[in-house]
Formats: sequence, structure tokens, C-alpha cells
Amino acid sequence: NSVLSWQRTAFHFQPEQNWMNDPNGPEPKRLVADQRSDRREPAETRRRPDPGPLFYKGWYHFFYQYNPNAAVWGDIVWGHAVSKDLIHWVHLPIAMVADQWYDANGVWTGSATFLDDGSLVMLYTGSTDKSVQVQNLAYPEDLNDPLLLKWVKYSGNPVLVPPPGILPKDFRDPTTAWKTSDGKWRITIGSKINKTGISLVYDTIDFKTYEKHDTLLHKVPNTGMWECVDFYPVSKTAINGLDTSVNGPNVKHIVKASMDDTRFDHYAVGTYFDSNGTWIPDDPTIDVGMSASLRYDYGKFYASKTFYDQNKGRRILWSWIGESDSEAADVQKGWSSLQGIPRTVVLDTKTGKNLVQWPVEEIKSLRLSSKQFDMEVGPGSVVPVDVNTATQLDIEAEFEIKKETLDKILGDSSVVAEAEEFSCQKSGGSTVRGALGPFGFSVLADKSLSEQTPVYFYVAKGKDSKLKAFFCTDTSRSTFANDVVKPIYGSSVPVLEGEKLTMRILVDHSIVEGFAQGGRTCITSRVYPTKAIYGAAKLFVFNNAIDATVTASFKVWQMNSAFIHPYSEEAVRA
Ligand code: DQQ
Repeated sequence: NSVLSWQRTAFHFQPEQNWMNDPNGPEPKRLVADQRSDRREPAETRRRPDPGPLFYKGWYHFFYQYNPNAAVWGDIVWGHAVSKDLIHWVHLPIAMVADQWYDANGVWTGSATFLDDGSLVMLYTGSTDKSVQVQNLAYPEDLNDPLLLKWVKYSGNPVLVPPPGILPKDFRDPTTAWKTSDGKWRITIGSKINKTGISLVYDTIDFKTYEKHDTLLHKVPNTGMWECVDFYPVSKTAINGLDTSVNGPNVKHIVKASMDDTRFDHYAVGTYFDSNGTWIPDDPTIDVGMSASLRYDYGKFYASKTFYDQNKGRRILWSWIGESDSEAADVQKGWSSLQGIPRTVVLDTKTGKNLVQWPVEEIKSLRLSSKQFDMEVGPGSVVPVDVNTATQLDIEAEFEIKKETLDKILGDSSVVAEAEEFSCQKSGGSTVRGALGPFGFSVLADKSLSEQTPVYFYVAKGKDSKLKAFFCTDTSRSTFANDVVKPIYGSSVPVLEGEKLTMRILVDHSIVEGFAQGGRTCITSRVYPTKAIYGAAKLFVFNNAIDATVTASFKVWQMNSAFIHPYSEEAVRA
């Protein structure tokens, strides 16, 4: 029906049909059936051109967890596609299928590593004929083939089996390898012991035999199974990305784990010790997976993986974005899940404490006509933004609260500080009014706003009398459909002295990606309007503050669709 067909995206990567999950070099996991509202799987990758996606002989390669037979998780193989620019894609034949005893129950998530001679190895998790998780080695059959169409599985597989003390179903998703100072390769693999999430470490010379460390890369109690661990360096000073083996005094290291229990991707910034392969967080109170710790994204976003793009000297983050509707709806649509727009990821050199993520620059090639708007939005107002259809948009906006109001609220000791009490999830969504917010955009709204998805800032006074900002997306009124999970998402976002409040929003049919303050806090949501579709989808700017007038300055681009072609000789002719 036309409501369901409208939901298919126009510039996000999706297989032609059926189920997709983790970017691979990613890996697999349990069955859909025992998965609550949560039909998702993660993945990861890294180092040189990392797996997951990787750049090889002029093409970006994207491998992903794929079910060729249905729009639900199961029968997992490695889907494969190539692109020149991370935006337009050509689907390729399946790269690896479950044809060996050591991957009979699925070719799960893995990662690629570029060796010194420019060749490539892939390590992936196989779920064996007995559902034991083991690590396997594969490599391209023909390194002269820029499309890397054929993959050969090493005859000595599996190369790693669960070590003593690790349960057979808790050993998966090998990372991209990085170099140790004595010239060996090192990988880490997520697991758990009781309720403690851990990351095991192995050294290898040839990817066939491995030496296990007695120490772990890291562990955090009460976080459960760590899936799709990612580990990579970021520069403290430069805005370029770093290849996975880079280390030195100006380098911090990120540990990311996809938390199987909560289905969130958590990371922390810390220090890596090459001598023994361990890592410690800069701030132990926000360690990986702790409730106060950082997340790549506060919406729907899991099993992500980074890779170093040697073509442009940047690190890119890919993520599996699952559905928030029902499995029955997915079966009816014939597809489930998509990949987020790839993001460049760097350390926030201004705060030194968090990453910043931003859609890859290539996305700008899809921008069509634009319109600039500059307006004052008074307390309690909703203003339609005249942009014709609003189903494929890129919005960049700056907001400023009138200085008089701000000074009055922050300076008046009788105005109670409320920021410490606020949370996007628990404080009631975009209709709850405070002195200084919420304000932002309602996307995918129908004319009467009976369906709408507000993406907004909430700003409040903190106990130190300074302004604190939150970035939220409220999907609670996004659809009349009753088979959809409709959370209010979000988190705090650092706003530094002299900075305006800025946001960027990408809208593509059923996905909305929001980036606040240059990508310090990000929220991806899936929305399934029933009325605000096709020409009836509108954009509004709103200000629900009680006291503050805000100045809104923003530009809205209509976005073109990407070409995502079936495989043919012609489609891959460079
Ligand atoms: N997905 C893969 C696993 C991984 C999980 C299976 C994460 O390797 O742990 O499809 O989503």
C-alpha cells in the first residue's frame, strides 16, 4: 500500500529487499524470535581501509549482515555493495555464504585489515553447525579485482575458538587488526564473564595462529555482552582521521561496544597501552556502557563500525538503523533496516571529552534547490516553513535566545534551576514548556500537525546559573500507526562560551538524523507517518518556550535521490 511504500528511503543504503543488519566486516547473533521489540544486530571494523566498509582500488566496499530469504533476521550471509562516493551504490553478489561447518549457522560480523603489502584479510565470526561462535579467516580470491567479488575461506578455519572461561555463544565480532610496537598484529573480540562486558586481546603474525593475552583490553561490570567492539585512535589536535595503528603523544583511543542488553552503542575516550594491550578511560565515571556514559547516537543506532578511509584521510562511522515498526509491517514491506548516512568521526578538540560526528561531505552532492529563512519565533508559536514537499531534506539551523531574556532568567536568583532534573526521555517531550525552550523543527508533519516529529533544543538554567542545553527528538506523535515504538530520545549537549545553538537534520522518508552543535550529540529516529506523506509532508519551526523569543536562521535544501543500482557490468564500469 502507498503508506508502506512511501517509507522506503531515497538516499540511504538499503538492500533491494529483505533483512539487513550490521555493517561488516560485522557479525551476527541470536534469533529474532527471542528479541523483544528489538530486532537488531550490530557489527564493526577497522584499520587501514577497514572492513565493514573499506576503500580498495577506487571503490568503497560495503559488507553487511544480510538475510537473502526474508525481511527478518536469520540465514545470515555477507551482502556486498560498492560506491565511488559513499552515496551512490551498486549492489554486488553476496560475498560469503554459510557453506562450511564453522559458519553453518551464519556468516556473522567481522572486520577487514589491510596488510603492509596492500593485500587484505577478513576475520569474521562463524556460528558453527553446533552454534558455537568461532573466528574465521577469509581473503579475496583476486586482489586485482577492484570489486573483490570472490572471497576464499582459509582451509585451516576456524582460527580461534572460545577460550576457557568463555561461553560458546559469547565470542564474536573480531575487530580490524592494528600493529603493536614490536610489529605484530593485534585484535580484540567482545565477550562477557557473568555480567561483566569484556574485550579479549590476541596477537598474531599471520592471522592464522594467535597468542591470547591474559589481560583484557578492558572490562566494565554490569554491562553484559559486548558486541561489535571497535577500537581506534583519534587525534587530540588535528581534525583528520587516523589509521588504526597510529599511536603517540597526541593520540587518544576510543573503545566502543554495542551493548547487547540495551541495544545501544556506547563509547569512551581513554589511553591505550601498547606494551600490554590494555586501555583505561579518561573518566572512570563515564566508562563504556555506564548509564552516564557517552553514546554515538541517542536514538535508533546499533552495531556500528568505523573504518579509516585512506582515500580522504578520515575515519568514517557506519551504523545499522533498525526499524521501530512491527515485524509484520516489515514482512509486508518486504524489507527491514537501513544504513545511516556515513559520518566522519573525530575527537572534539574543543572539549577533549567527546567525539563529533558529521555526515560525510559527499552528501552535499545530493543538495538541490535551497531556501534561506531568518525569523524571530516568539514564545508559543509554530510557523510553517514554505519548502514545498518535505520528505527529502537537509536542514542547517542556528538559534539564538534573546539576550535580555537569557540574562534575566540566568541572573534572577528567584528563577529555580531545573537543568539537573531535565531529561529528554522523562520530562514529557516537546509540548512541555519551560522558560527558555523547547524550540526547533517539526519534521514529517501534516498540515494540522496531527502527526509530527519535533527535533529540538531544550535549554534550562543549571545550579551554577549557567545555561544547559539538551537535544531531543520526540516521536510520540510521529504516526497514527499503532504498531510502532514511539520514544522520546535525546541527551545533553555541550554548548561552549560564544557558541550559538546549532543543529542539522537529514530527513529521508522514514528516517530522521539530527546532529547538534556540530555533531556532539546525535539522534537517529525512524518514523512512519500515515498522513504526513508524499505531498502532505510539511516542515514547521516552533518555539514552545514560555519566556524566550528565539532568532532562527536556517537553510533548507531539497535532497535528490541517490542511485542505488542492481549489479551489472555497466553499473560498475568506472
Ligand atoms: N550481529 C551479528 C553478530 C553481532 C550482532 C549477527 C550484532 O555477529 O554480535 O548478525 O548486531
